[in-house]
Amino acid sequence: MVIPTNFPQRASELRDLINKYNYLYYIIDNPEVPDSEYDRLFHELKQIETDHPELLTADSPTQRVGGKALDKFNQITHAIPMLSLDNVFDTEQLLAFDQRVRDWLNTSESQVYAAEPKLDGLAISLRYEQGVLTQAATRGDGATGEDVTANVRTIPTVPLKLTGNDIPEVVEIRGEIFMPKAGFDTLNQQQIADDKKPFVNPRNAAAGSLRQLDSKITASRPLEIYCYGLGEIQGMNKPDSHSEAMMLISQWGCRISPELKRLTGIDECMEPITHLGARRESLPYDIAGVLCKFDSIQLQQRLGFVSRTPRWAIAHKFPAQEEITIVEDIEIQVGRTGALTPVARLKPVFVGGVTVSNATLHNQDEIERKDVRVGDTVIVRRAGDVIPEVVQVVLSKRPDNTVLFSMPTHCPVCQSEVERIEGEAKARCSGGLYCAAQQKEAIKHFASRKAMDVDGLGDKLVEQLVDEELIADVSDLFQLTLEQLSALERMGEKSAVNLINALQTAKQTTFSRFLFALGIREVGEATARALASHLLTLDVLQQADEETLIEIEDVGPVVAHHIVTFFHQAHNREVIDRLLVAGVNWPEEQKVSSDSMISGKTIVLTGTLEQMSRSEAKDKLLGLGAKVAGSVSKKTDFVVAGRDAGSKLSKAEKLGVSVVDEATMLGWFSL
Ligand code: D41
Repeated sequence: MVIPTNFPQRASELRDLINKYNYLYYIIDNPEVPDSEYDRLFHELKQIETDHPELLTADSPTQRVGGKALDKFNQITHAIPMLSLDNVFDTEQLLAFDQRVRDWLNTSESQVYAAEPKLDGLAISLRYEQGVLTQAATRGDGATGEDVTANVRTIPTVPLKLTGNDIPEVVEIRGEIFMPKAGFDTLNQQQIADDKKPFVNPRNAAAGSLRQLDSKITASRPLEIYCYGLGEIQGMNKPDSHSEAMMLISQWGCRISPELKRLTGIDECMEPITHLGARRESLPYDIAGVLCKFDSIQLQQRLGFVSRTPRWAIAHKFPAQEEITIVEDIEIQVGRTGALTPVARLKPVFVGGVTVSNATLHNQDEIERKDVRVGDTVIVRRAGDVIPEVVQVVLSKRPDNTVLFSMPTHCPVCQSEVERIEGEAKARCSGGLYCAAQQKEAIKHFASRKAMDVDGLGDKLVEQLVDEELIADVSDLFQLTLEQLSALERMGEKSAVNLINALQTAKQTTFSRFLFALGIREVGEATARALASHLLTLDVLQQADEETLIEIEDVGPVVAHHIVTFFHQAHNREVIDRLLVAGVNWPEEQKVSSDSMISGKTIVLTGTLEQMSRSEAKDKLLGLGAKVAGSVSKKTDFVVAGRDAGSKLSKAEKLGVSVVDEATMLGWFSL
């Protein structure tokens, strides 16, 4: 190893290298060196700077870890004010905007727009002098903001030094700082574990993280940036268009939205609006809508502002994901395994694109933590398909005489005692299958698509059958007669015949579906599959003790205990016997060959397969001992790409994961 003696030169080399690796890792998502090499260089630089403090510079990557805490933030006046945005909420209003602006310009021609997602974070202005980040200020009221330079330096996607050649003497780059959804979830779990208040949403978490006087705290928070425009520039002409400005910003090493599009005419702007709206939930960050800006800077200047809102930009907002409403009642739901879940009955409210009238309160700890009471005004959040959630009580609106909610000591359905085992979040009804609620949920689960798949036996019908005392457990389903079913309210002759046929069809199943359908606690689809493929027969499973079960992959001591307990109960064995007598059956399980070439490998299926459906392929792969995952990561061993494979294929290529075609997969099956 060469021992560097020229410290100033070596420090500068190290800074350039580390900045370059940062850029490759964070900005273009294409790391060039392993983490260990990066760590080594970082360490070396840190050491030089500690030994020679005079060599420390503002753009040194070592400054990202945060420094001394401040007493307060200084106020900063923006050289060029930071603007605010006008909103529209539907196509009609968007078209009216376009019409209004064209009238103003006195033209009927289609205008060129740049469209990009409107991130839900905080606007920031980054000032670079001679290419080095010297100041970062929040938007504040648009005219003055706060100096958060020390904090912003800790954000890995913010370059401390711009790259490339044509860097102006002074340039302000504006962008949005945000917290990705995944980082937000992890942060909140940590907050709860530390007995600290969780953040309401990623935006609040980003704001709270950026406004820390101690930059070490900011450094520990998963913040990111996308840049969206320029402020002051000295020593360089302004670019001609927004899209050119974005190209420059990107060449300087700043991150710009990969969704940015240049479009002609407002009609074309509808495409990203619809498309991003549809992908909103699957994006890794929250977006509030789509921004359409006039691309030409000349036109922007002609159009100017009304107060501080540009006439040349508009935000097409998406439906809000948070709203305020009132808790009219709190009820207890009893689940399949007896778990009691408190549910808030809400005054119906339109949020996240649907009308919401219930929200889960999860469990006793959650209720205590949030202290939700009947009569409270609450913030409700619904993001995508996620179950609506009460995120916070608006305490200032709490009426007098509310009472603290407490979990019942007896099951509201069967009056059995409620118990809560140490260390478990959920309180449970001890009534077991004596409890009508548990009976119903167990039967619904048994009949569901991924279990026995009884076509036409929906939740409502199960409830009706239990309420009419026609069935009490899953084996009773197969004793139902046409006469009984036809006599039910809202049941026609034809539906009754169909249901009898569906029950008949469902009898022919697989061992793993059957196991899953039994509803043993903690035995999900994957565990059921593992049990089936390792133990092969029901007899062996029923006789297995906990030690044997733990040997199986995916089976821990808790699951093993639940399985043994389940089969220990005479009642459960009787139900199983009745199911078998009624004709429930499955083909014999084949031992998974652990030497198949894909055994133990993680495989992702994508695109359209020609020879079989994706679910058939999945079953076959599982049968050969592979794991089938839904998304591509570094842990993926193979991606099987069918016709029109899209983003998963590109991700695989980017990560260097092996990609094979359908024919190769068929080859695995015939080995
Ligand atoms: O993603 C954003 N939140 C975003 C905000 C964006 N992508 N572009 C923006 N562009 C502007 C103008 C049109 C003024 C250059 C903005 C904002 N403004 C903005 N953010 C907060 C206030 C204004």
